[in-house]
Amino acid sequence: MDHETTRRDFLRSGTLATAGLMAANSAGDAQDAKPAKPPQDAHQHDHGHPLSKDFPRDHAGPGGPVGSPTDRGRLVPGLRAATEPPVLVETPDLPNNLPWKMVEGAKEFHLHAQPVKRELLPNDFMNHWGYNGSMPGPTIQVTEGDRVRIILHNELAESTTLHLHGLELPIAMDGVAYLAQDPIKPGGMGVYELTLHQNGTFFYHAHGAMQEAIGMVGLFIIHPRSAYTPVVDQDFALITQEFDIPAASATPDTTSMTFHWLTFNGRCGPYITPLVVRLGNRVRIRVLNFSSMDHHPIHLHGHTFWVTGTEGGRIPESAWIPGNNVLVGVAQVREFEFVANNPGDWPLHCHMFHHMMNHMVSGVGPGSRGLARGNREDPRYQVPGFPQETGMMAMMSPAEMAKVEKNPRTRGMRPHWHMEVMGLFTVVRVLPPDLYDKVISGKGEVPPGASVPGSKPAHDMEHMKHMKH
Ligand SMILES: [Cu+2]
Repeated sequence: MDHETTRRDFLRSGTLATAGLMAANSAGDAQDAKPAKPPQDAHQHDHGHPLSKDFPRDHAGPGGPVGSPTDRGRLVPGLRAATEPPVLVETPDLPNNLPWKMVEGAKEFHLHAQPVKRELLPNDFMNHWGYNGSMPGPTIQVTEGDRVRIILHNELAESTTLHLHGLELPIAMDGVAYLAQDPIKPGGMGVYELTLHQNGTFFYHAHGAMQEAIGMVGLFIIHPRSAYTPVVDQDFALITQEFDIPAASATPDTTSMTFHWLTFNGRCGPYITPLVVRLGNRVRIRVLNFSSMDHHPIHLHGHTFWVTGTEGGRIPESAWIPGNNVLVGVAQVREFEFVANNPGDWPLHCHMFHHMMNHMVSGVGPGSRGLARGNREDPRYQVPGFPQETGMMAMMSPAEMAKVEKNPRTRGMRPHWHMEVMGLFTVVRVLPPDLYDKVISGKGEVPPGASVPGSKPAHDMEHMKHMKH
């Protein structure tokens, strides 16, 4: 079926079905999107895998010698049965599984390119462009071998196209304006249809540079027909982006080459929903760098992982590399896996110091957005140039902090945990089963600090100092 036939057939037969889907899709507001559904709970049995006894699942500890299957957990499988299909990928703070309908033998998806407001930090609603009310757009999850049709509705004020990044597709489906197709005009529609023979972490994006820079991207995950071994129990994906949003504005300056808003899945730390992991699970994390100009060395605390995939798909086992830090270049994907055997709330962050801060600004004048956050209602901020005197002003108001703390996925973290979580910085929470169940379900008592066993309040340290004398 060629492109034009598809388009005609779609126009003739699909209009009513499409109208329903459009309504369903545009109703999804990314800001209110619930965290991705937790993985199935039925799988928590150790299937007696021979490697399980040689690698600790509930505390940090050595595995076998270098090169052995249990070396830093290399081939230690998850607790899920190897015969189960690949687990759904969780994309915190984004709609993680765009619905589709089977139409004429293809999974049909509808993407609406449109302006989107995105709350990068509490009360910082910024003007972006994205898809289906979300920036980044909703995650699409499909399976190798699928026939897929994506219908792009252009609700922007200018032309756009949709590029499916990394796919070995027919040139007419590549989504580059003029080179491969006519631009899709405002109010127009484009149809992209292909059969998938690859698997891995791919993504869709507009192919105009500035449209990409203002947010037009989303994940396109292609699952293999059967899960890779060793199986993972939980699978997450994060997109990094960077923006320059002048303090007197709420709209990114896409021509700028300096960036001070660094995001995972469209939010800055500490507003990013933590990755909640069950102790003992094998976990995969996929990181796509969709920043304009910067690479990001992504670092995980408390664990050693193996880099098992790139934007090109799975890496053969013999070429996996161990680490706790992986450099993700622009438009690259790195997938890494580890056995989450060390309980606690562990940072997962870019290690570039300027990327571990939020909107670095001058303390005075119009650059002082951050310092003014607690004082939005103060009429003096209407005076151009105010403030010119610096002083102690809250970075986040109590109401804004409450917005961070009320996320149910943060229950049991230490008080003030968010004070050092900023920018391209989230938390991997490795929780023992009963605590994991409470945090995921939102039920049951969870005292503050429950997820950081053995941590001491600072005054205890003072006490110890005195004891030395
Ligand atoms: Cu970075």
